[in-house]
Amino acid sequence: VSRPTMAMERSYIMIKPDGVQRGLVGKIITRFEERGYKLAGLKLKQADEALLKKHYKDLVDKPFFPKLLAYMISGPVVCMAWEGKDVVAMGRKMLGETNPLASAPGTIRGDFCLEVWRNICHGSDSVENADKEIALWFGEAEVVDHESAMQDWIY
Ligand code: RTP
Repeated sequence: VSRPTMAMERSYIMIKPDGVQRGLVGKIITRFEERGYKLAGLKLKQADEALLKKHYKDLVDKPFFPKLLAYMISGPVVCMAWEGKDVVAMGRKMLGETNPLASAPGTIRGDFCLEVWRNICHGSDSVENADKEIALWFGEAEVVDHESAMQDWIY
């Protein structure tokens, strides 16, 4: 999946199984829409071990990885590509810290969860990783190019 121009930054934001099971999908999408970001890709997917080992390639040797894997395959996730100014850094801010206890109220994790590993959502930590993650979770035809869409009717 390639970005049409370098100006259009994208982040891979994923609602984890607990976020889906607790019915937080709409609220999380609303936060990104209201902040001013454009949805460039969206789907519900049951992840498998092979895909998660690629996504979490830096964590496979950690002692908590089996628990992380079991959690991430415990139900479907919502895969999203969000697009706009500084969306990678802003997405991380909107999500909060890995540990909900360190997450400020007003962030997604700071408002909706209590446990460090069952923390509702994932957000890319760099523009480079965002591009890799979007390519891993989406097919080329599943991510849209908003720049070529007619939007001159919005005033
Ligand atoms: P993510 O990649 O999901 O956005 O999370 P992150 O950058 O905030 O945290 P990372 O260190 O990449 O860890 C990935 C996910 O693994 C689970 N985790 N469990 N000590 C633990 O039990 C532990 N540490 C991390 C969390 O679900 C974390 O989001």
